[in-house]
Amino acid sequence: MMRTIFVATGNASKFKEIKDIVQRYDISAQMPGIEIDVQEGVVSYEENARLKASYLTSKLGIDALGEDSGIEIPALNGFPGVISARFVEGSDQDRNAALLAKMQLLKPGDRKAVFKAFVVITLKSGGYLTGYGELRGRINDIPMGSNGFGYDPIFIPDGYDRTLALLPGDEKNSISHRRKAIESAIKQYVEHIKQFKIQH
Ligand code: ITT
Repeated sequence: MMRTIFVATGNASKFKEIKDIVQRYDISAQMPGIEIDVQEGVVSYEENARLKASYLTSKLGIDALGEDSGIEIPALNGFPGVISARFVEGSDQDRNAALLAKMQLLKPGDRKAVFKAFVVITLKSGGYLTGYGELRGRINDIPMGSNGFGYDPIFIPDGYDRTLALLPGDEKNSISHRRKAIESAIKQYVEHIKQFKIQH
């Protein structure tokens, strides 16, 4: 029987990526149908991911997966980092434009960027599992492409000459920070399920 895990996100694009990735482990992802009513902090991705997942686990008594991610520009001391989704109000396009404007203040060679993702799976039986992943690349001069979400139109992964928004979704999912973070946490989760079955 396929196991279902509830995903503590309000971001539909992120949910679709998570669903496609966990499916490879015979786990089906489901949106909880309630708002994840947590105040995200500015300290760490891990803390935010845990807040989101544990909100669902304590509210509904289920195993839940929370993810927090962001993009960091080393030449801007890691900005925008944990506030990637909210450093400028408005749309993804508005935030891309704001980040490109900040990049113009830097030397032309300073375009390195890294996506980071933390995944936390909180268990109804107590405790939690974590996974981390990153994807290195650079910021393009202009937005290109319409696949994906967020900063995908302005991010070119290392080894590629196109933005993530120009890659098919399954290709992004094969290299992404989210994929690596989920893979690490889900492998532990699959082990947890096996152990749990042995004990019960
Ligand atoms: P939830 O908190 O409800 O999960 P959110 O969009 O608010 O959804 P985060 O707080 O984790 O998510 O913010 C992550 C932001 O970082 C996201 O909104 C994008 O702007 C950016 N980001 C993360 N992963 C990305 C990716 O794969 N491609 C493009 N942008 C990404």
